Amino acid sequence: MKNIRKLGVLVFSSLLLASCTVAEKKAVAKIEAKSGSSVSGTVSFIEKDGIVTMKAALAGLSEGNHAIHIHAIGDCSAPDGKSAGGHWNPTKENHGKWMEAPFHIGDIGNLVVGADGTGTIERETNLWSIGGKEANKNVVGHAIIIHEGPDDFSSQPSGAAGPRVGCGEIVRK
Ligand SMILES: [Cu+2]
Ligand SMILES: [Zn+2]
Repeated sequence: MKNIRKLGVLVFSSLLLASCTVAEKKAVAKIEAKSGSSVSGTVSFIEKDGIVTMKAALAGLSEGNHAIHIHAIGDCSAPDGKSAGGHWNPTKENHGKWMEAPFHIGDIGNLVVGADGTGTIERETNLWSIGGKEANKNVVGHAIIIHEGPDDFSSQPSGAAGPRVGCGEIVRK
């Protein structure tokens, strides 16, 4: 009888735990400096009810606009960040501006950086997911890249944003 009660508590608490993990999924990219920069920061992703909210907070950048994209390969090992490959573009679109078709699904846009070297950008979309079966949506396993220059939203294939000064693989949290 005692054991059955214990089992009941166990089942109940695992159910609670399971419902929590289903409700919200999280991923994060810790940005490391590349190409001799001193860039640092974090890009966090939270998925809830089919909507992914991304929040990026970066430091150590020069004042002005800096392109930020999701690149295809979650590999930041190269000193110049080129191991991350080109823009994440599973739908085979042209490069462009976020939510103004055509654009790559990884075309986040530009970070606006102030005189103190910090900048933030946020996105909210149902085009992305964290995990899940749709490879065209899943951000996990790709990489965030921060560029030295701004994205002009028109040059192909990547917006002429210059060297890669920050890189971070997007991993499940
Ligand atoms: Cu890029
Ligand atoms: Zn692009």
